[in-house]
Amino acid sequence: MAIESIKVPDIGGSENVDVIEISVAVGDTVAIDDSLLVLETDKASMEIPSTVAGKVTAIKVKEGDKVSEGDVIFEVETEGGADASGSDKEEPVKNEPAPEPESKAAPAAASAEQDITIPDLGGSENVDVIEICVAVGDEVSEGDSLVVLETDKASLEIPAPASGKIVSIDLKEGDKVSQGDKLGVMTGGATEAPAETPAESSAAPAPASGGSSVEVIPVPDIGGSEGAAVIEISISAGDEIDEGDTLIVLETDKASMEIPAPSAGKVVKVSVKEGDKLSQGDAICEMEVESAAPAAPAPKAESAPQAASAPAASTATTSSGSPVTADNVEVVNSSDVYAGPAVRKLARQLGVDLKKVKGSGPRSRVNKDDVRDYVKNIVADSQSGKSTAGGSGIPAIPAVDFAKFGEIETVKMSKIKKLTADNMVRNWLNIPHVTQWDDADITELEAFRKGLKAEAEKRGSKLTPLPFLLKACAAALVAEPSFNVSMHHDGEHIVQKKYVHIGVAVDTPNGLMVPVIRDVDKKGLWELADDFSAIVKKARDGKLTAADMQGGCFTISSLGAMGGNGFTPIVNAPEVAILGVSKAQMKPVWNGSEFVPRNMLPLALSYDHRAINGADAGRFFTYLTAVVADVRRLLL
Ligand code: CAO
Repeated sequence: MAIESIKVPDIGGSENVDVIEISVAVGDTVAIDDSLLVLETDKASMEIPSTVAGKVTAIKVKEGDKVSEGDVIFEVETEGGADASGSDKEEPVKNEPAPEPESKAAPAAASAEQDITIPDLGGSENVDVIEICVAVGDEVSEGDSLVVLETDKASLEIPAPASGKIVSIDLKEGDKVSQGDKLGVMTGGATEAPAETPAESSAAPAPASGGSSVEVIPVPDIGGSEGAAVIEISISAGDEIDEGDTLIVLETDKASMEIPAPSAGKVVKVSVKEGDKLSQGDAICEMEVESAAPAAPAPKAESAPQAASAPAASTATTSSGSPVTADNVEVVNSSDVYAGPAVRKLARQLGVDLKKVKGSGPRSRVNKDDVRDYVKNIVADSQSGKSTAGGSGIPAIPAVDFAKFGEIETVKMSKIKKLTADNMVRNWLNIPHVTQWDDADITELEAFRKGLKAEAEKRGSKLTPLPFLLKACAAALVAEPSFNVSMHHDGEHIVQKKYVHIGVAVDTPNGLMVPVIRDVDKKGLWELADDFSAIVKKARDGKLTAADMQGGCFTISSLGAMGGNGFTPIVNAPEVAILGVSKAQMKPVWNGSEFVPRNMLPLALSYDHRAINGADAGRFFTYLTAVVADVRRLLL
């Protein structure tokens, strides 16, 4: 066992950089390369990985602290002494580059076939190929993205090293690659993706020492990008600026980058305007600078073989001189969202659109917890029925503090009530409902039923209007099979059922349950009455099984014993129709020559208009009311 101190590695010369996120806690076990914390300059955010594997024993910084290279940030207890990676040494951050490639292949004749190899990936090995951007036969321009790689810290696009035609692609999504691996073959110039453009001084010669001179400030090395758009001009003629102040912001299709002043001075003339397209060497502005100060040119990162060479794709520099690499730039793939690469990766894995996530970090930076909370909230809302989860965009009903208005008691909903709520929301929102109303004349039915009362009592059966309605609905489902269907989940088919199972909504102490009576069309009235009584008892005793409530073709919901003229029943998916029964009443009915008192039963038929059209419903309803009005028809 040994305690290793982890220090801030070389962060491209930046000093007093903000700690914006601590990613581990004391006691956590970390592996080499696990993110320990996130630092942020005013231009970029970067994750600092652990250089050893072990247990975090102390965290020497807190969020909001400012750190510089060499500051001790963590202590980690490692197995078996110091780690070979030398945590105590000032190792470069993982995203920092390996040394400059020793040699570059000489450009080949433009038409010759050349291998394309994976360039320096800043030391990363076995990096995932997450996207192949070209196909064999594609004509590409130099710099066009060929593939996208992803480490756990960054995603990087590997650009075409030259203009030409793709002859073969040796990689597929999911492969793992390291520097030097063959990506494919193309016709064209250079054979290797330009991992690093050699540092060049593209600026005007330094003025002689002493006095002042006017210098033309050119666009520094921007990683080989050509025609980068000027999206912001941060200076005006007459401005006094310091070294490192942003002059302009450029944007390629891979990154946006701030171009810093190479030295302090006074802006004499701004040579560009927004929308201009610039390449390395193009004049940005003219500046009056004092003495021979740092030769105007490029910022330090490009003029020196700075440790920080970017992975091939996105080389540019920040004002601090630290490179804008795919590992530390927060603007990749032109998204406006302020988030680091690890957060972007997590969002991609979870299918989260980062634009919808509210960042809780400094300057609204989105961190991993924000992404996780976003997902948790969606899942919770969906499970509670608050959200439609189908993306219908219906705003949630705002929470209300009812206690402000009087005494309240908050009572926990039973599991069944919550399930019912979920089902109701799901069915109401998914099914385009149509409801039709009609009154069925049950005068004869009631006379018949009452005539059977004595017999029912003798049999020990309870004969309410409901078994009659079951029988009548079964007959209507047989007569109008368009009601005995379900929508197939593929959205392309209808499932036509050849059986007739009918559910009945039962009010129980635990909530509303819908047990199903099987083969209603095959059963007689007494059998239906007994089955119904038995299943209602089972429901009210809390003894229904899941199977008792499955397989229904249609539902009857009766509030007849309770009262009311009518209500809108909600279809019980995957069924496509439901009958709502209200309280029968004696009403005057015109028989063609006079009003006669008839016992009228208000019925409401709701149906899924995706599966059933109005004419079908009209036929079904007419048949049903006719059968209810004259139960002898059931014999036909
Ligand atoms: N009109 C007039 N009287 C009616 C009637 C109607 N539509 N339906 C039933 N009655 C009478 C019965 O005949 C019985 O009287 P008698 O004993 O004199 O015959 C009395 O009302 C009580 O009936 P019941 O309630 O015991 O039996 P039921 O078969 O009518 O209903 C059941 C059983 C389980 C459907 C019912 O008790 C129930 O739980 N309904 C709730 C349904 C519900 O909550 N649905 C959700 C609505 S919103 O979607």
